[in-house]
Amino acid sequence: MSILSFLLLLLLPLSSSFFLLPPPPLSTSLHGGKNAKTGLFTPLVLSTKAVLGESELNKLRGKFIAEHSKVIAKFVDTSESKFGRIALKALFEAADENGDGVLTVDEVRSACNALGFSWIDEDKSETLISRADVDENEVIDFEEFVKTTPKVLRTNLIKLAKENGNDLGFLV
Ligand SMILES: [Ca+2]
Ligand SMILES: [Ca+2]
Repeated sequence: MSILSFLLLLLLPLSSSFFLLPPPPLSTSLHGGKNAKTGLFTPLVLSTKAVLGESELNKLRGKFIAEHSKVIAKFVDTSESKFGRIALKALFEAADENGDGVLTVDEVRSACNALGFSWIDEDKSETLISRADVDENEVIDFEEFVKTTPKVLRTNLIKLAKENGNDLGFLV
């Protein structure tokens, strides 16, 4: 997994929570209340990222996604926003390994695998591309990517969260 795509995965729900939710006041996060989960969890992730290795971070990632699945859903619903476009552009560029401005079956599969979507094999990647490929040139350009990726991300992030959910009791 490339460091960039891994950071992007962390960045996505984290940033969207900053954009879409009001930051919880410090006093609220210390003493509980309805914002406590976000307030406690966000600094936990940030500090844990600094001290844990990748395998621990992968476990944490699953928990993080589970906790933020509603935020992710909001994020993908706002992918038309300026922030959504920037995040999608960063994802697209990370996926476009040879930098030619379009995504092939191989690039889509390897990007999905890097994000933890291990069930996206070559067949499934071809299916994703054929659904997204409006102009039928067998590759995905950025405009096609923007239209499809939010739905694909939501579906697969929720699946990822469910798959990781049972191993993550240490944070509950
Ligand atoms: Ca490419
Ligand atoms: Ca195309």
